[in-house]
Amino acid sequence: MENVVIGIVGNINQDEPIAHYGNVAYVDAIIRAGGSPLILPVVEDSHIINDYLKLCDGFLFTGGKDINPLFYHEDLGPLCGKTSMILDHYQLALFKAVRAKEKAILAVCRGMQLMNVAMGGNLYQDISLHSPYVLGHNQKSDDGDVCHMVHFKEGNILYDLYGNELAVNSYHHQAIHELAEGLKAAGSCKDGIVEAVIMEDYPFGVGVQWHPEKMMLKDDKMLGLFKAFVEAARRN
Ligand SMILES: [Mn+2]
Repeated sequence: MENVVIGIVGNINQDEPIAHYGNVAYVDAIIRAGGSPLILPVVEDSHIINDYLKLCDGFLFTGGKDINPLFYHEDLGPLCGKTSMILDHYQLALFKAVRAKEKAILAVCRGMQLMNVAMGGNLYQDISLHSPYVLGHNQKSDDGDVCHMVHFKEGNILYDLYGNELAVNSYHHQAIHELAEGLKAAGSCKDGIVEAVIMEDYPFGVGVQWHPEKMMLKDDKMLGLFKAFVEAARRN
């Protein structure tokens, strides 16, 4: 069988040591799902983004910093965390290029929020702005632990994999506010926070707010999601 190359959309550490990086858990998840991982450095040149498109069959948009609110037409609020314009420009440009080619996309945490912003939606700069009754979404426990339920709607891949509901981990202080046109909420919490989205009329475009790659440390339940992603990339 042909190798399936999955681009792990890289992050940049702008403090010393300055470095491009992709977390080990994403690399392991792709390998265990049968793909060949390739960490993609943060670049500004659109020619290089075009090369990434030629090299990779699917793209994993990863977790990380907050997105600069200017990209969703808001000024910086007092509760927004650290952002990086270089990172935002790169990941937004790459997402739009990948979408235009209809390559398989799996987007995790910041990646899901980026998916929403790139397609025209916006975010709560802090989840407390959603309502005073919001659940805890920034767990203090170990990486493999889970902390809240997600309820899935029928008729999407997450329902097919996990049924009505699933316990997930949660490491986010921002969340989707208005959903972009072309994105459908596939799963949410009791408090109404969107935890999973599907790109409509798209071969494979899935976003999850939790970290499936970290859940795999203690339990294989998330392997099916990565396998479905790699198999969708193989069909590109
Ligand atoms: Mn959550």
